[in-house]
Amino acid sequence: MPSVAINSTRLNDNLAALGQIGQDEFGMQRVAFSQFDVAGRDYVMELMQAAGMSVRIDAGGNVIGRKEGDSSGNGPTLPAIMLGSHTDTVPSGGQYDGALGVIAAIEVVQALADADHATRHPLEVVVFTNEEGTGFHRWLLGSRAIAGLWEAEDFAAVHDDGATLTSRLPDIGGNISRIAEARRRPDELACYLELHIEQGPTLHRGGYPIGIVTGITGRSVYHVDIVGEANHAGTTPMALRRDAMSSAAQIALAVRRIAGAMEVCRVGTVGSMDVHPNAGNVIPGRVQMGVEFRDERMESLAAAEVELRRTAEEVAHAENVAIAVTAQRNTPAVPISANMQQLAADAAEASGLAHVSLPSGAGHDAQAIAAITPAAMIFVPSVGGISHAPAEYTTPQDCANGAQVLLNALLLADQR
Ligand code: HGY
Ligand code: MN
Ligand code: MN
Repeated sequence: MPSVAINSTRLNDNLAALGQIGQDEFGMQRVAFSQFDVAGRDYVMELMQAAGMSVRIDAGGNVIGRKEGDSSGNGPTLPAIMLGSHTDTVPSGGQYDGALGVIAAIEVVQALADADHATRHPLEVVVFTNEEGTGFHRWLLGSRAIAGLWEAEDFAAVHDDGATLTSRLPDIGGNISRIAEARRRPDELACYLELHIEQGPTLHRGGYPIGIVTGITGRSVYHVDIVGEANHAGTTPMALRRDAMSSAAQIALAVRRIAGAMEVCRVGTVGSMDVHPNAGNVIPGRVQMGVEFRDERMESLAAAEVELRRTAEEVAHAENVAIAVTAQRNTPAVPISANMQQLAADAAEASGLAHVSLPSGAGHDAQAIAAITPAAMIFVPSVGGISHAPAEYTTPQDCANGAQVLLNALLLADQR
């Protein structure tokens, strides 16, 4: 395998520059479709152009940088090796989730250009639209458009602020009426490689610089709408209350019990709660909650849903409230093939870096792109296992290790 080195200083400087776009005192606010998301995309498009890539935006709003391979021109063009991740963050998120994979992918192309090393395969670097699903509650939005996995709910998606996806997609250069044009055929791609922070504690606790991802978790998401009766906090006897908040509290504790004590599935979370009218002296008449379960086994997610719905019925009866549980999204777990895991492991060994294999508890664009081409994911440590929070941190050395392994993986894939 030819040896080409990434430039660690440039990588970490570019990562820090992206980290300034959308940062405030609470963390990263570069949420999808925001002015900060647009600014972040503009920044990485400049880096792509500087690295010698042609840049386009597809109907799904995905930013796609492309560098032709040296097979182009003499004989049939080989399928592209695709690299990428996302630059959108969760609200008050961290600087590395998604961003590292994008900046490292561009660094890989820049380093190859600096070394005057032309790959046989064309290279594509993709910034996928709204990986987090923020606002529209339809995650992996751009990568699922490329994989041809959009559903009716995607076309009909309405943002929390009331705007339709149809009206917002043009803000980032997309066009919902032409979304089918974003779809890529399997024969256009050789493979997909993604570098990402682990977002969990395994690598940092174990002292491993590199993680080889064995599979990406499944995830089921629910909207729970509890309607009771708003009433006066001071005059309403306890026995006469139809209290949406005490019902919501019981549902939240049940979600923890389902994944915790009952071990029905791996994890369960209540991440959002809207209380109406949200005034201290009013018994809440309505509470809307976001619930999600994750597991590698889809049957465990199905069992968790049964338990959630059974609990909701029980609480609705006991509290004399109405509880509607609506399934919002069910994302299947995706295994990473043995030979793609081996490619990532060989890439780590080419740089003499220790590695360990592990599943991903976080979802990733790779789990959509895996539907149309073989995918591999490389992890680097998250200090303290913290992510989706301002304290998210990966050391410059670990970022550089990850980018070098990504480059090695690309070079190995280019030879195969
Ligand atoms: O939520 C996730 O698993 C990912 O960070 N989007
Ligand atoms: Mn994330
Ligand atoms: Mn991510």
